[in-house]
This record gives sequence, structure tokens and C-alpha cells, in this order.
Amino acid sequence: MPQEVYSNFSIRKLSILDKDGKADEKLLPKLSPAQLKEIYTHMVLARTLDEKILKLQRQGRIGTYSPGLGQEAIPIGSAYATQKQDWSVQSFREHGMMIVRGVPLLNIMLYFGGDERNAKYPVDNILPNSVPVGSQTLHAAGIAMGIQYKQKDAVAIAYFGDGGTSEGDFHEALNFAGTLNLPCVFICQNNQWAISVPRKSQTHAETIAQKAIAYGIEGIQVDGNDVLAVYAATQEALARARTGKGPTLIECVTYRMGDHTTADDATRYRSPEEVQYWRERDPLLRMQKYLLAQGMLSPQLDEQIKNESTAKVEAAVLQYEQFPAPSVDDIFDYHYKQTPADLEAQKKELHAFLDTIKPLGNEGEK
Ligand SMILES: Cc1ncc(C[n+]2csc(CCOP(=O)(O)OP(=O)(O)O)c2C)c(N)n1
Repeated sequence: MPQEVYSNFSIRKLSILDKDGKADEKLLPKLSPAQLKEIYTHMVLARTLDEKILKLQRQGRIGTYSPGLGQEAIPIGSAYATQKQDWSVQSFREHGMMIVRGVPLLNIMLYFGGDERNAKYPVDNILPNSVPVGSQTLHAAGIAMGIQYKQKDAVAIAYFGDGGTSEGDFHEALNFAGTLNLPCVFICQNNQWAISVPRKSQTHAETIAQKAIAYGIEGIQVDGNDVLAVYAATQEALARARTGKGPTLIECVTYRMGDHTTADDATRYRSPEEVQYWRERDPLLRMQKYLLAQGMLSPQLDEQIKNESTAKVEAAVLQYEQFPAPSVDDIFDYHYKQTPADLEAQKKELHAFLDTIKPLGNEGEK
């Protein structure tokens, strides 16, 4: 037997809007001017929210926050391609996805305020934030198994970071998804950093997208700062999944412009030059330039969109800060159908204690 090449594999790379907002006309997805403006409006709102929550955290008015600054094109472009019945399985940086799918800003703030009631979304099929790195991939694969079993017309989308691809979960999920031909889309937000660990320490592979090849599924690398490319790639992957053609791994190449969270200081491990390189590739400015050049946006309309976003965010802050505190009874009431006697005793004891501190001006149940 001679030695021969078994096969040659390749990975597609998609970019539609360049960094100056110029589009490759041949690749433009079919979106009306109204839809393009809507996408931009979502991006402005996501960024306005991001900036506000960061300030609230610095003022001690909200808890630890994971900014989505610079990554808005990914959750927004991908969610814009979904249908109501699709499932979104998020990690903790996909506020834009929630905005597109109709989750109120209040819920997003409640999450970062540590209030568990954040996850009572008024819209279906969005999983709550899941912080365990990589876990989203298995959750989505499991949901996709359910969709397949029940023969539903839906797709499950998982969001995770480049760090997530080093977890066993990622490999198990892609393997299950491939062998079972699941209606699942894996969206990796490759933002170059997993806290202080650079992308090159996660894998020696040139791309994350090529990992799809090993699992026999479709893989594509997309410019993650190009909202139209993210939309187009997700649209294509969703159509494939919906028609029984199986899962896709989409690697979105982007950059985490902010700190990992408000508990981090990224200046300690990355250079100003690197940040500047990516600032010039800002996904929001790129879309703005495109719309201005197309005459779909004017400076006046832009101003109006920004003012409306600020008003929405400020209204949500008011709602968040006036949201009634949960009762301490919640600690005890949801573990058992019938609360056991020892827990009832603890509950009584806690109430008795709170009664003793209330007269001292303590906020009591808060
Ligand atoms: C299983 C697990 N290990 C460690 C952590 C702590 N942790 C939280 S976020 C993070 C880095 C995640 O990086 P990446 O997956 O690239 O996503 P990014 O935060 O950049 O969006 C780590 C290590 C965790 N949440 N879960």
C-alpha cells in the first residue's frame, strides 16, 4: 500500500464589513434597511447598558459585572437570526442576545445585583446565565437531543469563550452533537483572553473553528466584530440544523475590550497597543459607518437612537433600585414540598434575630 493523503480539510473564514464599514456586496445578507437599523439600535442599547452597569458597580450599586464591550456583534448578530422557538444557552457576556430576544434590561441588572429572580424571563427558551466555563455546550447539546426526540422545529445555540474550548464539556458536546446529528449551533466568542490566559495557551491549533473537523461537523471562522458576518453565519448554521443537516461550530474572532469582570485589571497583563489595535476594529463604529455611508443613518437619527437608549437604561436603573428585596423566607421555602421541622426552627430563629436588630435601624429582611 503506498502512503497517500487521506483527505484535505479546509476551514472557511467569513468577513463582510471591513474595519472601515465597507461591505463586500456579494456577501451581504438579505436584511432590509429597517432591520439593519434595528440591529444597530440593539448594539447601541447593549453598549449603553454596559457602560451604565460598569458605573453602577463602581458606585457600589450593583455586584460584580462581566462587560460585553467590543463583543456586541456576536450575541446581537446571532440572536437576530434566531426564531422564537430556538433556545439560547448563554454564559455571562451575552447581554446583547437577551436584548434582541426581548428580555427586559431590569432582568439583566437583577442578575448582576445578585437577585435570583432575574431569571424569570417573560420570553421562552433562554437559559439563565451559566458561569461554569464550557458548561453551556453540554446544556445546549442536551436541549438539542430533546428537540430531536420531540421532533420540534427548533435549534439550540450555545455561547462560550475561547477558554471554554479547553474544557472537557466542549469536546463531549461536539462529539455528541456530531454523532447524533443534533440541531445545535456552538458559538465560540474567541475574545483572545480567558481572564489573564491568552488564546495561544488554550490550543496550539491555528483556529478554534478547525476543531469541528475532528468531530465531523461543520466549522467556520467569522470576523466577530462584523455583525453582518455573524448574522449570516448563524443564519446558515440555523438553516442547516433545522433541515436535519446537523450542528455547526462558529468561531467568532473578537476582543474583550474591557476587563474580564469588574474584579479584574487587564492592564496588568496586556499592552495598550493590543487594545488600540482592536479599538480600531470596534463592531459598533463599523456598523455605524456602514449605515451612514448607505444613507440609512443620519447624525440626527444616530443622536436620537443614543438618547432613546440612555432613557431606556435610566428607566431600568430606577426599576432595579426600587425592586422590592426578596424575603428571607426564600432561603427556606423552596427546598422541600413540606419544610422539615429543623428548617422551620431555623427560620423562626432567624426571624427572632432580625426582630432584635430592626430597632437598631438595620434594614431587617434586606
Ligand atoms: C469550570 C470553571 N472553571 C473556572 C471558572 C472561573 N472562570 C470564570 S470565567 C473564566 C475565564 C473564561 O474565559 P473564556 O471561556 O475565554 O470566556 P470569557 O470570560 O473570555 O468570555 C474562568 C476561568 C469557572 N467559572 N468555571
